[in-house]
Amino acid sequence: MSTRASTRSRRINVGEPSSPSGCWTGSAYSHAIEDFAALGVQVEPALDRLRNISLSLPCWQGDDIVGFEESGWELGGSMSNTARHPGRPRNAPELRADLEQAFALIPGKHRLTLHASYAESLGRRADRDALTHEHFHTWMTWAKDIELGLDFCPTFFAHPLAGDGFTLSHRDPSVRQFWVEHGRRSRDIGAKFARLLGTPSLVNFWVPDGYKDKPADRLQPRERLEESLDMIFAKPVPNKLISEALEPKLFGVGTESYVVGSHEFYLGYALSRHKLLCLDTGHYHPTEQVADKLSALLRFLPGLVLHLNRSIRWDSNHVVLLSEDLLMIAQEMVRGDFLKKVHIGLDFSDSTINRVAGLVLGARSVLKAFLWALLEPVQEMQRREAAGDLTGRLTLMEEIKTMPFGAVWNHYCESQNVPRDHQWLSVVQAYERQILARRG
Ligand code: RNT
Ligand code: ZN
Repeated sequence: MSTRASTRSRRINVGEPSSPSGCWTGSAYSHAIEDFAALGVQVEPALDRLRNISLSLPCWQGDDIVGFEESGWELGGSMSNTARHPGRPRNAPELRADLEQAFALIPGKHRLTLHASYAESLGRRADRDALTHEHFHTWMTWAKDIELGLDFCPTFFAHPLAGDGFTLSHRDPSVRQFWVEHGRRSRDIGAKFARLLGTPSLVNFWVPDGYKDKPADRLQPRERLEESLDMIFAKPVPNKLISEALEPKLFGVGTESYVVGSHEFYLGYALSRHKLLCLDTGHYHPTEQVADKLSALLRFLPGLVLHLNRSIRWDSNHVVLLSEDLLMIAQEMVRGDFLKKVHIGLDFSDSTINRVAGLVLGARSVLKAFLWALLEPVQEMQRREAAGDLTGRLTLMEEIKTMPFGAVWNHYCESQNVPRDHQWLSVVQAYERQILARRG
């Protein structure tokens, strides 16, 4: 899918590695090339493929999903953020500075997902049903300047008209109409991003609608959601400008018993309307593997979106780390050759730690998972499997865990002018001392 392509090139505040690069990773890297070659894996082509993987970073990790509407509206439900590391950006220029710092520490060219609530009024304050691309003018100018692709999410929460927990499926037609208009305008904003930045924009729809306790009527809210979505998508917008995705959820805080936009609902909707489905790794039963869904869904859907995060007991939105769950997703994407069909987004919000570090750590962990997957001897694994050698398959899968993966990763970082592991955090800490600590 072409939304993956981003053209960012300018780097800012990269920071100097604390010791000269080259020697340590140089020899470790050449040994690693030999070790992987012995397994039949070529490292350089794997790095070429990794360079083409573009992640869309969540702007909301930068400021705890607060945004710039200055409305004082409660986030509500599962969006609440429970801690406050000092230094939260107070305005859009500060958030942009933090994002630039984060991008400078992530190897490769990536993208940013903006939520509608990050509109800048600049004297033209507008409610969600009146937003236009002009409210994102500064974001777009900035993105163009640093050659960054932008994706977009309409914001169906943190608003009085979402106060009772229903938006597009609300029983009041005037409330539905408000949110339909917001959805329509969001598509136009995404299309404007695409035209201006020269890279298609993903517009992802998630609504919080649902009940805390047992509903007496599960059907009508779903009928209303379907109708509202059809109204939003009625106007054709060329695929080369935007892709559109629907994001299901199992439950949220305040919607424990019933979520209108469930997995089955949106799967049916996406299939019948040729839209993408967004799989958020926190939106399924804790033992359900999102990785296992990819090969099934991609038999029938035109594409998928991932919202990667790490769930602890529930949809907790922790920073994604190099876990087995994440690795399985990356492995599936590589083994099934799905990279062109899946838009990879990150979706977490954790302010117990430095927010910039959270973005960098999450993005680097995802890239590591993909590098790992790209360095696997897939053909040999599949050969053993096809030959019925399940013992050999399992042993190979286990023993590659001790391959010199870290040397390749650190070489990759340095080749992208980004500090390797153990060196980027000091750059963020200096930024915290010099910039974040001075924020009131
Ligand atoms: C909520 C969804 C949604 C949001 C973002 C902020 O459960 O995951 O994607 O996290 O839109
Ligand atoms: Zn999500």
